[in-house]
Amino acid sequence: MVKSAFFQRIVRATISSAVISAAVFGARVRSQVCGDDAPATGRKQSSTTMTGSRAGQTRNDNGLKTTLVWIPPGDFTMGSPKTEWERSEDEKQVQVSLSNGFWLGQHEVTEAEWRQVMRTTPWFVGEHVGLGNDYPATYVSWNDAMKFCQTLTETERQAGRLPSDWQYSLPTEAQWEYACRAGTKSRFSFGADYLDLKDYGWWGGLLGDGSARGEQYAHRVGQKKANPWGLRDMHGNVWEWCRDVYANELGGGTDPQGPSTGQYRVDRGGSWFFSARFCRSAYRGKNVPDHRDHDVGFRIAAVPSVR
Ligand SMILES: [Ca+2]
Repeated sequence: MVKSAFFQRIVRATISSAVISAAVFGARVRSQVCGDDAPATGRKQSSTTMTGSRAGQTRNDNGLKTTLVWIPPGDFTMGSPKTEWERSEDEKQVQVSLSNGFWLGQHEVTEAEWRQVMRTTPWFVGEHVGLGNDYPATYVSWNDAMKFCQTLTETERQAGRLPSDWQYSLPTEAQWEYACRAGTKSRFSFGADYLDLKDYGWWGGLLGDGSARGEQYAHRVGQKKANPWGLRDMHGNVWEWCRDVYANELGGGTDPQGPSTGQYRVDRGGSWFFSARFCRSAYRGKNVPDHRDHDVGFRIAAVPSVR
């Protein structure tokens, strides 16, 4: 599904200009949950110290002080079964093996984090935006998000907080779904019933009658329940760019990375705008790499360097 043109028209036509610039500069939501889990800080990181030990382990010894969650290596079934309600044809199941563990942002990249790395505020130009440190960065394209990861990698390496054989990147589509499912096989990481989605995500602001109805903007990160590995807002709030070029069929195999060229990039997880169907673990969004919108953002992954 290409959301941009069609749904942009819906939004612009049906919602008045009364928009939602909720200038809220409240306390930071991001929880500092690292505690005993965090590897020792104050010394140069090596490949060894970058490796986690168990799913859900956290650390925040990075320049952003953002919480990263350890996603262990493992195998899983990617995509949805034919029996899944409201599935799409491009979700045909494949077996995937991820040979390396990685760290994934506990939440979507926030406006404060974006400002710290990029020194810009792209969301200011748009409608349906909540303003404040803990709101997700929106109106960022795939190209912008990749530049963020590249800049963060350079900064963190220079500071001795990231070894040369690790980097910040967008997760691959397979890494994203593996982390979203967190060992589950159901429609959502909390089960099959979309009525429970209100406890786990912001959705249905315009399509469907969801938790963002009447609050038509991306909400502060981390307010909803976490998935089994401690990740927040994997279902809804903002779509999350993945690194892959979109392909009509899932690739499967070991460490799949998508095709080398193509028109679209993958985004995942649905958003505050969309109905529950789009927030399923297996739903595959796509958009052109320079697309920017009020409900598209990303989360970072720290991964062994991509060759
Ligand atoms: Ca999300």
